[in-house]
Amino acid sequence: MTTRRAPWVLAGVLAGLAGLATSYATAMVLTIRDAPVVAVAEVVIRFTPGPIAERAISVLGHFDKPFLVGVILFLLLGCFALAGLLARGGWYRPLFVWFPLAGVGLVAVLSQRGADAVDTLPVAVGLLTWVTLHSALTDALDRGRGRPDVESRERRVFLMVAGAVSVAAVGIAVAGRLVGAGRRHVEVSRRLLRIPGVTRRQAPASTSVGLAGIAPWETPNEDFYLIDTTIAKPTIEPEDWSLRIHGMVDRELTLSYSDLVSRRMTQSWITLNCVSNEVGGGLVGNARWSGIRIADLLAGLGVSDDADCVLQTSHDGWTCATPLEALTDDRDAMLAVAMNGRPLPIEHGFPVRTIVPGLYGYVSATKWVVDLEVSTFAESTGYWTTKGWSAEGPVKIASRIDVPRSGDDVAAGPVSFGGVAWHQHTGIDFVEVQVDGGEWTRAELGGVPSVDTWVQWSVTIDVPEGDHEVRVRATGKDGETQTSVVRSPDPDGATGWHAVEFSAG
Ligand SMILES: Nc1nc2c(c(=O)[nH]1)N[C@H]1C(S)=C(S)[C@@H](COP(=O)(O)O)O[C@H]1N2
Ligand SMILES: [Mo]
Repeated sequence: MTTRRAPWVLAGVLAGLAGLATSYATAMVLTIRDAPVVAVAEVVIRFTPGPIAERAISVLGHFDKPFLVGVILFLLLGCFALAGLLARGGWYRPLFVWFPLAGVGLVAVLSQRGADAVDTLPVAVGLLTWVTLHSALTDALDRGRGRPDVESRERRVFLMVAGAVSVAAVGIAVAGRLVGAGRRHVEVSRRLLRIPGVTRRQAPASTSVGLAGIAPWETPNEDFYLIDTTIAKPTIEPEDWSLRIHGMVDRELTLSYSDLVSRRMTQSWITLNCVSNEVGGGLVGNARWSGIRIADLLAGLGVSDDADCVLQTSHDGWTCATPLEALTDDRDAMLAVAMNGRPLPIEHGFPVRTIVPGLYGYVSATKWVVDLEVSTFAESTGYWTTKGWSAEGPVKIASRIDVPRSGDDVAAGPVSFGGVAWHQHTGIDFVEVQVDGGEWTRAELGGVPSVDTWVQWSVTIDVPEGDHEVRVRATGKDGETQTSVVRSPDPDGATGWHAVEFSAG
């Protein structure tokens, strides 16, 4: 019995287009620069020999890229139709089309500059759509095959499913496009924003101990660690942002973005770190933050003597309870609007986030902050505290070895060690290093503008040939030396000395 080809081709093409739609939407929602198809086009451009590319550009003018994407889509349609026809010979046969196509997308996506694991998600979503949808569509066709009595009924089922899939695919692509466009618009607003009082300043030269391989004292925005519970980052236009301060105060206050930035701007270097950071880990960074001191904002509102915390809420509904004292004493706890002289990057909380020197991020550093409620710890519990993390999160003293790296081979003789140490709002007094359990040697420290930042350290010690282990410990300006007791980050921050194994030859 011959079956008509058209429905089979249609099933392949529909599944194919739906997969493109879901992968495109995923890329938009995750704000990955390019959908996989565009990534493929870029790879083609990169590997097109110069003369051919020039000829294409001269013939096609500025339409060379859309033209190329069009050609790729056309080829894809051919592949989709082929997948559709293959399905007649067995459910698994179209996989010989779907998997290689996804493979090409994957290679293209990963070959882009700065690609990471997240960039592969659109390809994965597209592949999943292709495989599951195609088998769902062909199921109806299969059931009707060779059985004229049921064929017309199953064809109707097929057409209904196919119609629904087309509508859904268009809907998903449009929704993804809208989300992506919102993000792009906010990104443009951010780039064009000039905030009065925000200046750029390089890290003071004295902060560097001059040893290559240590984390730079100023963490560039693009290298700053990222922690939050969102999948798609909130995109908020400054003119749509407002902050409500309320709760145990005599007078409530609602601030617009322009109200906020018209107030006195404070700029200071502050190190931020995550309570989840393991000993020796990278969830810590140092930036120059510009913002409005929270103490100044609260001063005029008549805060109740019974209050002991401020419950902060972000645009995405994340919360944390911050000790009132840390927000009202002399430290530079602020509503930050800029990071290293630039408006906050979207993923770091644009347009406004909180920064509090001396507290872990999970109890203080609310990104996309929109609400501050003066309250009590008895009444208010933040997101992570409800999950068993400690209610108050003062930063613990810590130090890290950046040089040498674990497993490095170095020349025997004088070996340079270096890294960073921090105890925000207390300050680091000295750092000591120990090789193979021997003497503790004091390291040289870089300069710091205040006790709120990390400090670079370095020291050179003679090391004989063989395998070695180096350890570091810091002592704070309060006289407290880092404990050697090893504890995991949960519930209030890891402790223990960072150690690195290396060999000298
Ligand atoms: N809205 C929101 N703000 C948040 C979080 C979050 O999940 N959502 N995570 C907090 C945690 S745990 C940390 S360590 C810091 C990290 O800030 P960063 O991503 O800018 O480095 O943000 C804090 N602010
Ligand atoms: Mo964190």
